[in-house]
Amino acid sequence: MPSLPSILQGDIRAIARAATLIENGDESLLPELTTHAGRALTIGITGPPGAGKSTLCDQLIRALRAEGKKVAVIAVDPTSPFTGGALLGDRIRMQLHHADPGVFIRSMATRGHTGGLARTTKNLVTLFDAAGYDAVIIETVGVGQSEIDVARVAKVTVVVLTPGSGDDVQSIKAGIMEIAQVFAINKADLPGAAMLAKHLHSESPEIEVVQVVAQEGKGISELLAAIRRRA
Ligand SMILES: Nc1nc2c(ncn2[C@@H]2O[C@H](COP(=O)(O)OP(=O)(O)OP(=O)(O)O)[C@@H](O)[C@H]2O)c(=O)[nH]1
Ligand SMILES: [Mg+2]
Repeated sequence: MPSLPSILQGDIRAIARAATLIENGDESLLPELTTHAGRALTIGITGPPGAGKSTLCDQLIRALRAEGKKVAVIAVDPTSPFTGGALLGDRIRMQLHHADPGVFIRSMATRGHTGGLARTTKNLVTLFDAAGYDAVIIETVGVGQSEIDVARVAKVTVVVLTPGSGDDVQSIKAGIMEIAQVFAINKADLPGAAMLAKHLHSESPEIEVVQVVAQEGKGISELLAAIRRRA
């Protein structure tokens, strides 16, 4: 059992051991961790497969690190046929941050967590928050109810959409549209981004709409500002 003081001091090995316990359903550390949590900015990133969630996540990490913030990432490994191929790319990109002690990345398989994934994610967020991470980012693919539940764990949920996905917007509306505090229209280098932004803004004026080009790091500071307005 990792000691509470070592977790609170940010000892990476202690945090990793605690994360494993939590993923195995052990909640014995939670009461004490909870008393030390509550400071972190928690950000959910969700959206359809291929929208650019991982690229965006990578850019948010960079932006937060540039401010000197410590960042923890929970990547919910979708183990779906859609996204299986993208995981390798994700790992390679994320590995760039593995050399940085200010970034802690945890991939979590959805398998074996039926019904309990949201709870496990919430507990991991509490762990990282208590351990002194300034921001905790949760990345999920927004296609199923469990992913929606996971996104809800975060204070601010960013739904990533792309131009030209009008049909997708309609089809996913019932699911993930109303959990958003912020819409990130990614791939704004492609045609139709401004129109989609206008459409979303007129339909949901209470939700922040930000255009980004994650691949080029454009619009990231505006996105971070929008996230902070909703935190
Ligand atoms: N044109 C353009 N392409 C982008 C942009 N951001 C990401 N992409 C590309 O979109 C593809 C998917 O990006 P990912 O970040 O893997 O998307 P994802 O949403 O994490 O994908 P899954 O995890 O498979 O759901 C990659 O080929 C990226 O290079 C962008 O701003 N503009
Ligand atoms: Mg991804």
